[in-house]
Amino acid sequence: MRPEHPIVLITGASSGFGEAMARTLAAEGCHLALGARRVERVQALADELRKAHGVKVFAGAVDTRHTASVDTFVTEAVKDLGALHVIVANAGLASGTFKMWETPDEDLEAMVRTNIEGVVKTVRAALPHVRKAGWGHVFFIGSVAGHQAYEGGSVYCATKFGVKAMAQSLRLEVNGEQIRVTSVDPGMAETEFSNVRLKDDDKAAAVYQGVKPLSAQDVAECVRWTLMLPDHVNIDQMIVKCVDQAAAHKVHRHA
Ligand code: NDP
Ligand code: 8X3
Repeated sequence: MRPEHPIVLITGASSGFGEAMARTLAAEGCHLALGARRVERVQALADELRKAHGVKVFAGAVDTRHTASVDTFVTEAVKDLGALHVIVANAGLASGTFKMWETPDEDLEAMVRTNIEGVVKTVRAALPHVRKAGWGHVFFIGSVAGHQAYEGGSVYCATKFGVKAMAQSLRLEVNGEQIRVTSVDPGMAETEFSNVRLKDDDKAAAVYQGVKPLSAQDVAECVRWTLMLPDHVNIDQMIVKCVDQAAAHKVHRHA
């Protein structure tokens, strides 16, 4: 049965989608477990949301590439909050725009370890608590890059095709339990994503020039809406793009 105040764990809550989801779900009365490597950011956000909404917020350091870090984060969150109902496996990144044969190991490993291994480690650690609660929802944050590959994106796209596969597998694996599984798959959204990917703030700004991209809040609203639907309704997959982006490659830029 749906709890009055679902307890939601969000990885990558120090920025972008994760931060926006935390704000949006706190306003709905959800209690939160917020994690990222930049722990000072999630702690500041937690303080703000506790004061603004009177919800319980656990904030912890987590590096989703490392099993011990994820396990400790989840254990401490459950100890603090008492349970877990919703997992948002959001932490992720693109690193570089290299052609496949140029991709440095550093970027390859960052994307595979965060976007694939980190998601498995997060769900693996947190799902037993959701199953124990008997009501829950797992959100994967995929991408349009998981539906359509593009040049310079071979590894990133492969990881997001992988996220789509994980969502499909998990939905089959928990069938028969009251656990919904959704992949929210956005197109271009202005967050720190391009700054991280391109390692150059001017180049990152140019990505969105002449376009009105999605905001982090737009994506947070997709998660909020999906979560608030009646318990028997599962949105399997939600592809959401700004109106200027017709496909991964097809972006209209206004003069
Ligand atoms: P941001 O760069 O703004 O946020 C990424 C978040 O992930 C940060 O909070 C970062 O925190 C966290 N993170 C990265 N690596 C790790 C790690 N090893 N352990 C823990 N946390 C980590 O980007 P977005 O909000 O845009 O990205 C969120 C998700 O959305 C990603 O999975 C991305 O692939 C996906 N996405 C983004 C799109 C976009 O256009 N923006 C479109 C489609 C999907 P910290 O550095 O503090 O650890
Ligand atoms: C991020 C969207 O198109 O930059 O996942 O790969 S895109």
